[in-house]
Amino acid sequence: MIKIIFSAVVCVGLAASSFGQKATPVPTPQQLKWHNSEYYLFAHFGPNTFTDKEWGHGDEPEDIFNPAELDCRQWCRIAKQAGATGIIITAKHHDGFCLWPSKYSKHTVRESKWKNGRGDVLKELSQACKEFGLNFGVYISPWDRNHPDYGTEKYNDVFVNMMKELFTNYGPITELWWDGANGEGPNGKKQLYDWKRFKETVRKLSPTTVVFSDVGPDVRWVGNEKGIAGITNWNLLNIDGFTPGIGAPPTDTLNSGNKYGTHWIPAECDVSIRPGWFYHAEEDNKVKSAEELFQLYVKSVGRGATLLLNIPPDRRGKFHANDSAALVGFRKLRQQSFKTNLLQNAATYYLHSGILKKTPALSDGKSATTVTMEATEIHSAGVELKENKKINCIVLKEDLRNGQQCAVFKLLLFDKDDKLIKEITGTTIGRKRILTFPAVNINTVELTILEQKGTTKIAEIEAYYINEQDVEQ
Ligand code: FUL
Repeated sequence: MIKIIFSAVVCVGLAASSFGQKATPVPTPQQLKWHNSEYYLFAHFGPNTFTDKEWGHGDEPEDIFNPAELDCRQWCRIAKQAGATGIIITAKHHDGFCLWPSKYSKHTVRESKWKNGRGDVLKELSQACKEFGLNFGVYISPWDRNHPDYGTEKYNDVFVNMMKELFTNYGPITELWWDGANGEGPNGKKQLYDWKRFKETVRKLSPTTVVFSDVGPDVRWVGNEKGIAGITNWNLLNIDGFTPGIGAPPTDTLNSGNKYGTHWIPAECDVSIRPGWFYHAEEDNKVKSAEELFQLYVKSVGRGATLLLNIPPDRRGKFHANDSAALVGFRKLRQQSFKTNLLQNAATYYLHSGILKKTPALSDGKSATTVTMEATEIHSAGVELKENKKINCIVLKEDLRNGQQCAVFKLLLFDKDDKLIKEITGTTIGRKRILTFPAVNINTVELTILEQKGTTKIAEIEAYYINEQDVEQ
């Protein structure tokens, strides 16, 4: 307790005031749900799976698509075992091939010999997701290298009608994915997309769906395909004048967001478990290891974003054994690492109006109970154990219901003899901030907010001792 008062006094004067700041954007209930879905899978699947391409030309014969052993339940079983919360499938990639028998295209599963033209991947996957309790998401590429109407106003109708089919026949769809890649169609023309109408269509048909594109409206691209969010990561973005694709903000802006952004549009980190997005047999031995996936988790989820991890089904229509082994290993690492919060139920304190108060909020494991870090006062809160413990990881959680507020924080780690053992500074916290460092023996973790936009609400301060090999030095 004494330690907290001491360091708080040191920090007087660094406190930032929220007076005069405009109200910050807040997440919608479905965005909050999306934040909590944390990590989910991407499945790139289609003609490219059979032609070994990454970008099909749109002229591939439909018969090439023939996943003789398609088993979407296997995808879901593995997703569950891997602790993922959902699967987003490429219902239509840039080659225009539809994995469902769309009435608005002649380049679909219906025209293929797979199941004599009666197959429907979206039906199988949406049903399997329901059965396994997973979220179902759909990637539908606006760019279409096959459709004869592409490059004309009529294609906007086609795209809207396709989305209507998706929501009507396969919902609920948790997330809809609009890719930003945009080139010419089969007639050499480029498309002028009616983004406003596309958005209105989704809002009308399925208000609970979150829509991803480079610039939202609900979720933004993180600016790279490596699965890495900015060390500073605001859930806010300025979108005026920007569109998905070449009209998007610079990638470094997408990576860190805008501190005073006008809209709540958090980042999603998409990355493939293999070098390519689609399955290529020659990449069977280039699958990321469980340890590499764990690092990506720390740099995405651990920086307040979500992780969208691509597992490309193979030509049989199943996840490859190497990919599922890595996924299961990844789950084990997360489970082992975050099994025991060493600060669980430890004594927690915070300063309010200069008075030291006790609260269980920071170590009770409940995100709904929070400590308000007053904007006009000294902002310290601490968690104190009776004995020293060896830790190498701290997890901070900010309650985002009233917006994202912390801009700069400081952690002081003390041992039982009140000796300062380590100091860590950082910028944003967000939904979850995972900090790893070489192991130390400490009994107190004290958090001070050095700069905040409005009053930061901290839900939890946790500490772990994770596998030394998984700590980046
Ligand atoms: C990119 C696409 O061009 C890739 O093929 C892949 O789908 C990736 C997730 O997004 O923009």
